[in-house]
Amino acid sequence: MSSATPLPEQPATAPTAIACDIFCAVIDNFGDIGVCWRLARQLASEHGWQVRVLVDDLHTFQKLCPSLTLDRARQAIDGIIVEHWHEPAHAGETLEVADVVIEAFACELPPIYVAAMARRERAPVWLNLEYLSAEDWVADFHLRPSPHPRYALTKTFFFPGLGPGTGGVLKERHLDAARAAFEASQPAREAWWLKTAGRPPPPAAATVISLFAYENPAVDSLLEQWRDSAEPVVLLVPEGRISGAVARFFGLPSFAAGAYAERGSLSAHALAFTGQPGYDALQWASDVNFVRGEDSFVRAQWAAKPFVWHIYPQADDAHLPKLDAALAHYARTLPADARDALARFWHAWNGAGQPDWADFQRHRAALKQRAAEWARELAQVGDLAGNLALFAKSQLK
Ligand code: TRH
Repeated sequence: MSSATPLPEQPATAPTAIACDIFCAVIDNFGDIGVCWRLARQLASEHGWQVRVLVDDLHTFQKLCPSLTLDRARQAIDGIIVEHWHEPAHAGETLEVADVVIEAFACELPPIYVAAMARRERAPVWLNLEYLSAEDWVADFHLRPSPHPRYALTKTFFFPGLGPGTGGVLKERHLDAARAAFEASQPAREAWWLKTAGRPPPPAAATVISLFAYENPAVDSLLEQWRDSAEPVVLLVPEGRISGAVARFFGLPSFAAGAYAERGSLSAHALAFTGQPGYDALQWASDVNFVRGEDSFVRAQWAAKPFVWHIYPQADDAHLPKLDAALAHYARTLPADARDALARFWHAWNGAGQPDWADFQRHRAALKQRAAEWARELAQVGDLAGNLALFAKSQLK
């Protein structure tokens, strides 16, 4: 559980701990702060760094970190300092430059902070954490330095990725053990269902699906297919952008947390948006996860269950090569028919064609096996926080 602490309490890190500032501008949705917060927690808890997160949108942040207080300029959560950043000029409550400065997703650092970086006796390690892409070029650009045009400072581009030579993706050290414990414990799963959906786990014949997605016209057809399916389908929908379509399907005015509806073989629960650990449990409790954006997409890979990705749409369909690049990794060793079915389904879910649930279901066993294999393969690239910490330390020597 996270807990907010009123300052002046300082994090319980050694005085010699590496200090790190993470600047995060929330562009939209939850991925920007979702990634930054996960990284911050890992750097603090697994590497003993003294971390400060400067974020411009506390409301969005609070959704995935409920212990955050909205009206505080500065607070400590789980030993991490969180400051409300009023970009672009504000440079934190105190102008203090850290050893490692992470500019998330090319959000611009305040000019006075950059000037202070240049004045610092020892220049900080300055990293621009990029968005995740599975494309091949990422490995070539990962860790490329970019000298500042005016100051004696170098910014290094840190690229997450799914393949060797990239920065990898975030994975906490305890994650696999926590998932295994959840999956092995009937009482833990029962307690989760009672708490989350207000009823015991569904029978084994049911397919449990978590649905986290942007608005998506393909959902209407999919809801019909689930309604008409031979086996029960239990849908778990965190409140959000797809909820309106689910409500319309059931003829309800809304599908807000706590709502429940049934039609044919389909039963659906609307869930409250939880903190990040709660979202992992949702994926572990499901048989198939529909995910989106960046961080939930990564969590689905660690959940080691078949999943369907609603990629963040970009202008001129720039996202489609990224979708195919991810498929090329994830589906690499699948038998050709299962690989084609998966690609058809992912494409349909991203606007090209109609999703065919029976076609996807037919390959569930192969997809499940591949999901577990892929999680092991991906782990070989190493955890992003660990890779980043290693690089930063090599520069601080
Ligand atoms: O919310 P997203 O779509 O976020 C983004 C943003 O659009 C961002 O601008 C874009 O650049 C990026 O995607 C690629 O999807 P994402 O990345 O999956 O982030 C969701 C976060 O919310 C993730 O950290 C998981 C978390 N979450 C919870 O903590 N609780 C929940 O109940 C749910 C459903 C999600």
